[in-house]
Amino acid sequence: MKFFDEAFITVQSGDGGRGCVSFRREKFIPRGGPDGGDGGKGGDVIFKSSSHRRTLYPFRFKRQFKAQNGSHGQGKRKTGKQGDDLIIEIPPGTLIIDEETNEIVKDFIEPDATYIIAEGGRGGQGNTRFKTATHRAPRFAQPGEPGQFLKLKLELKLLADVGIVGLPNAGKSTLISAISSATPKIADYPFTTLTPTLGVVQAGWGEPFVVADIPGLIEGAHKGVGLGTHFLRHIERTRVLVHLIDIATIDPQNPLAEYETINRELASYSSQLMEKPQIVVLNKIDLTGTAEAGKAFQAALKDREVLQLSAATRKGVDKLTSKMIKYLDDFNQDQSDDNEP
Ligand SMILES: Nc1nc2c(ncn2[C@@H]2O[C@H](COP(=O)(O)OP(=O)(O)OP(=O)(O)O)[C@@H](O)[C@H]2O)c(=O)[nH]1
Ligand SMILES: [Mg+2]
Repeated sequence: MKFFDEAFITVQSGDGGRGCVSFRREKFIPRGGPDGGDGGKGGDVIFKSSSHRRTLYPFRFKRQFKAQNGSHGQGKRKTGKQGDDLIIEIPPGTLIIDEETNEIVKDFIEPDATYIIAEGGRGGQGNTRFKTATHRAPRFAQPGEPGQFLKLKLELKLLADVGIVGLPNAGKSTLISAISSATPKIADYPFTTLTPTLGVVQAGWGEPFVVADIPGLIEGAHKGVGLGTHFLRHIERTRVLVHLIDIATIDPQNPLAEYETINRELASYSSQLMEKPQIVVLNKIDLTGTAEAGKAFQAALKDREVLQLSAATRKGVDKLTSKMIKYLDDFNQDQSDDNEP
């Protein structure tokens, strides 16, 4: 199944009900005076982020959303019934974009947040309201205000703290299974992972955090080669990237080749992505004869710390988890420094 992270929909709030023109008619009371009630307000269209929702899949089938109209006012000063609001549930991480202006109207970060995207029209006033000392029998009332119509684009950008990037087969899915509750498919062929997976890491102490495993990148991905770079949007909001490399594929003569390929792809997608801190990790050190490649890699990248581990046997994995936590803590620290007066 395709992972739905984009949808185009229209929303329309309810029209306000018409105000009523009516006069009291009772026995023995001639010229009873106006008694037309107001129209009811139209329903609002409201977005609500809900952690039960994970993708925009439901919007594949339903694209038009309309809240109920308000009822018209009636005689005997009866106000029309208010139209029901329409609540549209979306996953946290969804951006609501006005399709016409391309402006971001709302970015849902937290679950259980609500936002009125289109307010229902006001109900029109009934003729009772227009009665004055000089105009005692008004024969008019207000129409209801029409609802709003909007064309929207919904874009889901998953909310994860750490994103794992690398070539296909580097062991990204194996790594996320080793450190989190996630259980993505793992196999020894490229492009096993076709959709992003989130895993929650609970490292025994402190706040749990979320790691995203995304499909593998290859050279030319930004031009659409392989699965392209579309899925990189899901790590745009992460704070740290884990750059995972299969140690067995490193050529000791040119140890940084793959590492640089991935970085080029990240940079062509967005400079912002390239600026994120990266934890560089060599995986599969359980395979024999890989030590030399590891040394060559570290020597070529001397200014950076390179972690080596085996996602399959979990050797060295705890060190990576601690490192992730350290980066996330530093990030939070920076953020709170920024907020100080
Ligand atoms: N020996 C060894 N094999 C590993 C290790 N980690 C992963 N593998 C194997 O490498 C292959 C690819 O692993 P995946 O986790 O599916 O790789 P991936 O990076 O998610 O691949 P894509 O989803 O295709 O991008 C599988 O056969 C894994 O069993 C490791 O630490 N040691
Ligand atoms: Mg995978």
